Amino acid sequence: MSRTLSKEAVAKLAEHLEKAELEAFEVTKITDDYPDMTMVDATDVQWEIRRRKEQRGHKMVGMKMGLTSWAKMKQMGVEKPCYGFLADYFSLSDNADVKFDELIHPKVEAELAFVTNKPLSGPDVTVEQVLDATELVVPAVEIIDSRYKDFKFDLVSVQADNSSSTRFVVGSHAAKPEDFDWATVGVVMQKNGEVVEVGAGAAVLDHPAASVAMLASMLDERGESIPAGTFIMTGGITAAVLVERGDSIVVRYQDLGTVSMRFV
Ligand code: 0L1
Ligand code: MG
Repeated sequence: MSRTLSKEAVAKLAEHLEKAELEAFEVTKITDDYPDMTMVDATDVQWEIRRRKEQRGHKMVGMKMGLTSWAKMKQMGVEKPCYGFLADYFSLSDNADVKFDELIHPKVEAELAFVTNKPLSGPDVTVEQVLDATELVVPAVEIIDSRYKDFKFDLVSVQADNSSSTRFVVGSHAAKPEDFDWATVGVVMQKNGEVVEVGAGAAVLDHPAASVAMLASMLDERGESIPAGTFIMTGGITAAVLVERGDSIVVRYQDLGTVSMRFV
């Protein structure tokens, strides 16, 4: 797949999408104006957004995979996963008050995150190699906030929009990769005290470690890899749940505690 956008167009789209993120307003999907855009172009835009944040002094604290479950792909009408970066200010502490005014139409997803202790690279990384290169697995809830009006987007537009990344909350429990069968670990999501979603790790590409392997493969297409010490959110085990101001979310992870937040 090749590039269709000039450097100027990439810079313009990155500024446009980052402004929508920082000022919390909706935009129409960018492929309406650039219908020939490819995933390579979209990833150029995403990396330019990342460069802009780094230039302003933000640190990158991890990566995320998105749309990694069949339920999520069906929900959003796309056929493949995407990825994004996590900047320092996306990270909130457990039990955080999430400022609703800073977001457009947030949704929450129950996820597992892996922390690597060895580099992972290439198109054919296996689940076993990922587990061997994993220091810790932690429960983590992602708050996504697509910048696109009425969630009308395609995979290319989403990838350019840093895969809707906006905030995430990590729980206080951590496990070694060998401590659990990550495919069968269960999660229960409650909104305002009511169960709204349940799921098991296998919802993510049959095994959440497969999502890390897929990230290595997607990065390899750009000559990039996953360095040791990378925090990676592997994607929603449950469908994403829309939240409103005042909502309280608690996600219970099997034998791994809870992750909570309130939208204020
Ligand atoms: O983390 C994710 O699954 C991101 C999905 C991107 C599309 C969306 O906003 O739902
Ligand atoms: Mg996610």
